[in-house]
Amino acid sequence: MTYFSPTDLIINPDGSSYHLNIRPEQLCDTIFMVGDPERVEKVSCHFDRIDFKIHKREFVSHFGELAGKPIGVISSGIGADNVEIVMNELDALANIDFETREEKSQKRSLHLIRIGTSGSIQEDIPVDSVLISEAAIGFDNLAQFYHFSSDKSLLQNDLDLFCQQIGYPLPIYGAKASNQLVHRFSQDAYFRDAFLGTTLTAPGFYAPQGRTVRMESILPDFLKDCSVTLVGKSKITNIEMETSAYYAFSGVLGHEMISLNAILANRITHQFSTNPEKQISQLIEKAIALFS
Ligand code: R1P
Ligand code: URA
Repeated sequence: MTYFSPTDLIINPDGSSYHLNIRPEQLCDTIFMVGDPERVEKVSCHFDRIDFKIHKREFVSHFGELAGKPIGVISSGIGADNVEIVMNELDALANIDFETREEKSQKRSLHLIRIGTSGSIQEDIPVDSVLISEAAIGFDNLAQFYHFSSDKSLLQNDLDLFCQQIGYPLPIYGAKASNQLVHRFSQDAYFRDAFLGTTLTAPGFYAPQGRTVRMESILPDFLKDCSVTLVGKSKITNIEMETSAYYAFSGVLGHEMISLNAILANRITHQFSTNPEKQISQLIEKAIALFS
């Protein structure tokens, strides 16, 4: 059995994981993942019961019960680097014995549902619509540190071509949503009308998403180039900051993950939602309804 040392897997004196502060017995199998810590209670207010509230840094977790089943919600803050911490610690809580520090022989697979926000880069995907990320392309640098194999069905050649076309000098990677969860959401009356797309995960909000405020980007045509580029058979639909990391890590670790996006901005028509909170609340309600 693989043993994980106290500096590889840091366990707090109360037996909880280093950053999330969650103890193994508190973990449940279905967890909503949000960015904004303030969004956590907007999700957990729909639970039938809340048993634990945990808060450390940007990681706020509520665990309880919905329709007779354990359910949770965790905030990750912004960015793929935080997702790396969240996924490592959630998987450790599920699949490592915190007493012996050894990997469990029987593996547990978590169902994780991101309820997030995003900007569309296609004119016909309007603000206030909902988009399910079927796949994601990561511009974050996490892939360089792990043995990911970029998803073959996103065609590595196309990804290389994509890099060449936009002049982006760094390696990128592709990863896919859980088929099982995409299928489940696509059967639902509300999510049947959602867009399905390929999401670009950027390592920042401004230049890495084609925004110029005062600092000039090295890729002035980034947004236009991304919006017309074919990856596999489809065009890139939207940009946000976590999905590729979630998909890559859940693939490697054997968890089921889906990323739901409330489209708040259309970067082509330059529109921004006039009521983002309403869009996010509606997405939360509809996602929760699938588990009620
Ligand atoms: C940027 O404003 C944040 O919004 C999006 C991006 O991925 C990034 O985290 O998602 P959340 O609304 O889930 O945080
Ligand atoms: N979140 C992002 O990361 N980008 C957007 O344009 C909107 C929300």
